[in-house]
Amino acid sequence: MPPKKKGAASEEKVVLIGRVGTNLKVGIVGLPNVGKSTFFNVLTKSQAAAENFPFCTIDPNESRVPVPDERYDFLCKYYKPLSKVPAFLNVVDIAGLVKGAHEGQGLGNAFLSHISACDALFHMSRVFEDEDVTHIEGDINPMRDMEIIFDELRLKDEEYIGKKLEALEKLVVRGNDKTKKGEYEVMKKVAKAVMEDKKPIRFCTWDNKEIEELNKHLFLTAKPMIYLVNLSKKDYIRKKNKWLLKIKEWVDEHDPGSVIIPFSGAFELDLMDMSDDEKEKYCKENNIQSALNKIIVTGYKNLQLMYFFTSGEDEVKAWTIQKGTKAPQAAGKIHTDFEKGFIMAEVMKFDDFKEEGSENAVKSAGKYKQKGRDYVVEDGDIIHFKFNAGAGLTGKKK
Ligand SMILES: Nc1nc2c(ncn2[C@@H]2O[C@H](COP(=O)(O)OP(=O)(O)OP(=O)(O)O)[C@@H](O)[C@H]2O)c(=O)[nH]1
Ligand SMILES: [Mg+2]
Repeated sequence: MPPKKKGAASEEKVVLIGRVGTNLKVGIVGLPNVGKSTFFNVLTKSQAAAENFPFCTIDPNESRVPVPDERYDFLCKYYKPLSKVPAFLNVVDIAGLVKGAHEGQGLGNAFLSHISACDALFHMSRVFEDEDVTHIEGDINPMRDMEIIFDELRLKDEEYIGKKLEALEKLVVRGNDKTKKGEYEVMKKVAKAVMEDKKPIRFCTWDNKEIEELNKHLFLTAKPMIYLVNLSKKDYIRKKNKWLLKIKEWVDEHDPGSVIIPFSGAFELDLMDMSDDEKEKYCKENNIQSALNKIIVTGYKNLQLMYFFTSGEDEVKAWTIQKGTKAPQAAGKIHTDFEKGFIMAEVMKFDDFKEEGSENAVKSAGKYKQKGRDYVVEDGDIIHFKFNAGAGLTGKKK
């Protein structure tokens, strides 16, 4: 490995705003009665029920939801392993936010602290009409609703940064504490964004050093969002609703590049109660699919996560890693000894495996590759790690 050079140009690695890790959470936020809990329950039940995974419910408001993947399904079918472990996305159901939540309206502050423990957000708005389901603002207007949520999150950051800045000012300006100067500068920039420019932190440009500073705090407006639009069953099936275009325009203006996923809680609820055959027939008849898979996969990717596979007759398993992880650290996910004694990663691309039909065929075709310490693991790689076990024994483990 070439020695690390100092200076900005050599520092290619992009540091992400947010926690670094693989046990990350997506929280569902939105006004009350937009369908968050309904969605959460459907998500938890339908995905977990399929394979009967244990330990999926972490607490009543948090679940581990398996991430659907055709490659994983293929490997399970191929090996028929004793144990199957997919990748999981942690999803948290958060109670509805109302206007004034940052000041403690509703159960405001408690909910906002739940949001701060999440790494990304599903921002749900409601465009289904239903007289039996009260809309807290009186009528359907998703742009107004999204603005309320944006404001509440920003105002909470405003409150936090106000206090933080005051404390830092005491130390840096009056106390002349030089060690806090860097932090103070970054917090001043945060304050300008959320207080003056009224814009979410994630839209400002930050360098890596600043991001490291930001990551010591859990700003709500730093969290990436995926927009979920809850439609009536009818509108979802006919793929039409008068708000969709306006929502798209709003998101393009306020959160450019973010994904919008239309779905229908009512439709997903219907599907949940059907057998697989019934489901298939119903979807075919209506020329429509469930949106759940897309929502989970998008949520997972939004956290900058991906996985590699280990596979064999004993077990097929997807191992979650952060994008950009190198082979030894990926090996370390399996066991710290794998990282410490790392020798090499033997890598098959899933597509090669599928095309050639077996591990041996992949080898004969010359597509079974040995990779060293600098190899950056790619999504869907099937890997065998070779490592040096403690006493100099060379172990090979999948
Ligand atoms: N018509 C219709 N009703 C729905 C849909 N999704 C949820 N509801 C109903 O709306 C009501 C509120 O749904 P919840 O899922 O509890 O809403 P929530 O967003 O979790 O609300 P809070 O927890 O209060 O913030 C319930 O009576 C649901 O049955 C939907 O897609 N269509
Ligand atoms: Mg709820």
